[in-house]
Amino acid sequence: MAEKKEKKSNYDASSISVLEGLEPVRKRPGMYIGTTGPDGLHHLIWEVFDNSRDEAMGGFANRIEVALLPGGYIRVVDNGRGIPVDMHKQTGVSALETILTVLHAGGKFGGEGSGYKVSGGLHGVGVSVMNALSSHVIAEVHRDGGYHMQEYVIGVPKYKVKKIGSSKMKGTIITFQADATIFPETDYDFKKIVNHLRQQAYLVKAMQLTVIDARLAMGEAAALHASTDKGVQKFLDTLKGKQYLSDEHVEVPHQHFYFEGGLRSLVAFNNQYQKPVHKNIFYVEKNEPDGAVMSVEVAVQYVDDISARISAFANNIYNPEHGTHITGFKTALTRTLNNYARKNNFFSVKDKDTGFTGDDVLEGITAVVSVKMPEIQFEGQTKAKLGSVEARGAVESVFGEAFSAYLEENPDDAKAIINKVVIAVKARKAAKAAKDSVLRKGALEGMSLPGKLADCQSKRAEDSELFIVEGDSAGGSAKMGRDRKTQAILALRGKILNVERARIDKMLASEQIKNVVIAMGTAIGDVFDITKLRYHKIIIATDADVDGAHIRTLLLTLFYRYFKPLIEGGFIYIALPPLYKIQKGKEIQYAFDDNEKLSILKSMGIDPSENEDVIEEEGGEETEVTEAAVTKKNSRVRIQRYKGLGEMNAEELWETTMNPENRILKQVAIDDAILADKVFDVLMGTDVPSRKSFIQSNAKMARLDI
Ligand code: 0RA
Repeated sequence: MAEKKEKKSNYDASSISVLEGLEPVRKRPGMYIGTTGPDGLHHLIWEVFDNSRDEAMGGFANRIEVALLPGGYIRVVDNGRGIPVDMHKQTGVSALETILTVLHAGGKFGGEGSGYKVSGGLHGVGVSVMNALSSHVIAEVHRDGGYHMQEYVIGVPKYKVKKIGSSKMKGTIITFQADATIFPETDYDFKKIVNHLRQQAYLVKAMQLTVIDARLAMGEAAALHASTDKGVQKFLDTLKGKQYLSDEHVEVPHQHFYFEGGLRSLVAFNNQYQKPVHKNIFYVEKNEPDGAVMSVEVAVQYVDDISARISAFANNIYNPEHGTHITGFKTALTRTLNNYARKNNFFSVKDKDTGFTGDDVLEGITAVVSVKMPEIQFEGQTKAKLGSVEARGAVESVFGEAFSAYLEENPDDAKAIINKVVIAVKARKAAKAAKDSVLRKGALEGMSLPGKLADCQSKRAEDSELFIVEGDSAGGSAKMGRDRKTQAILALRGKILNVERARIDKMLASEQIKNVVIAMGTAIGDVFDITKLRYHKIIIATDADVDGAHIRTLLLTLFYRYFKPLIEGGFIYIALPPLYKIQKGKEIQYAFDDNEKLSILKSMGIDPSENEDVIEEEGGEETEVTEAAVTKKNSRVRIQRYKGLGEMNAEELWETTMNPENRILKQVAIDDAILADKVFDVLMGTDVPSRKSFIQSNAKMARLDI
């Protein structure tokens, strides 16, 4: 930065010590923020935000705004107490400067009685790390009737904290620009920021949180400013003394979050697409033991579904792999429901001894468990799993006690929950019986090939392909269009969808799935034998819509769970049929995506955006309008969008999807089995909203290496 000369004031001595203090951060940023990739860049925001959030959690602030500004600046505003600006005894400089320039000073600075019951900063490192990794930081503090400010360049103060005026406000504003010499990429992802902060908003009850993307839209002036350093600086100057930008700039994209009910609201949010089986969401918040060390917060509601959606947080950090708090939660849940059912005679005589298992009580549950504690321990570096043993007992006792009371006080909800669990018990027993019978040795052997299968002539598996096709009409075209020497067709009806949400072992009771298994020839389970595989290419051909994605998901899950060697052996493929047929006169071309469509149109000398000679139509039927258009103006280009394979005739299907010369197949691979398992978990319903968006956004996904 150009201001380097300014340091030549009376500020040299402390500048040097600051540089030395923060040097390790600039030398090894990865040690402090994990990576200098996008996650690390965004980590700077979380680091600053966590401090403001802690003010809100302590009851000192109730409003936070995170703004993306021109020039790669981020601005985090809160109305908390304001970082103290008076002299700090140990360092001889202001507390503000200490917090921003001394490693680890931020979180611990308050110490006992500062109101930080549980210090955040649990990303670990404090705002000084953000300062060290920023080319420019402006700290503004409204406190004790004054408006104070200090700026830093790569962590070094430009001047001592100065009071620039009086103020009736209180709070802190940190504006920073990540250092482009540290971060190869300094573009922020607004969506990622919104998603992270939404989750945080649920964790702090009744906190008003705004995320605002003011990078480009804040008036023409700002957009102009953004193009030069000077312009950006001018723009920043206009913000001085202001607090919340979203109050003034309603025209700029922004999101407000405010969840009165905290975790209760999060459970309601997670259940928004579900059918709750009872009305009142269970909720408890308690400190254990007696108010000080550990706080436990739990919300629960059962819905009409079979998967469990449990979210876990420790000190506001999301723990996707759960840990001790969830162990305690599950123990208490199982025990409490068993006790209640026993006491109120809900068990039939024969179930009395066994009771509900841990899995039974999890079916259909949506729960959020959040603990806060001073000395926290995670397993592994990523903080994905809580390790602190005290959390287990604390959650077990706080939740167990409160949930038991809830059941007593809400008999209607209790009854509905118990009924739900009883259904789970029945389903478990039925599923086990079904699975046993299907898997029984030889059950699938010696079965005649399914009538739905149009087999190929070749008996050599190496040459043979099995097309699993969605729908009877596509099946019909495929049978007519295929090379019958080597290509076999098995048509699936839409029915298969119905088992999608069911237990995986129920899939085996489905006629459709059984047909797939028998056609492949390998049998399943203990008797699976890959040498009996009848086709070395098994090709899933489904429509490019949500239903098609569902069916493909189901089949992939089947293969993953029961036929992993087939994936590992590279025998499973996905057909990618074209999305568009583009016809100009007699010339026909197929486009497999929108880009290809554009380039084909270009090659035909057409600008699709302003060309009146392009007829776009949905659906594959050769409508009269189309025919007329083609004959009358055969110079026109006709674009037909295929919604399904069934819309293609036999010839088209062969040309585009089946003919090895033209078709596009994607081999399904498991590069990383763990990753794939996660993908399937998302797909198969641990988390319905994300599953939905996953399927929609990856409808064409073929390789599983996402
Ligand atoms: C140290 C001590 C106190 C507050 C803070 C830090 C503080 C830090 C940040 C960072 C962003 N917003 C913040 N708000 C407050 C306690 C001061 C007191 O006792 O009044």
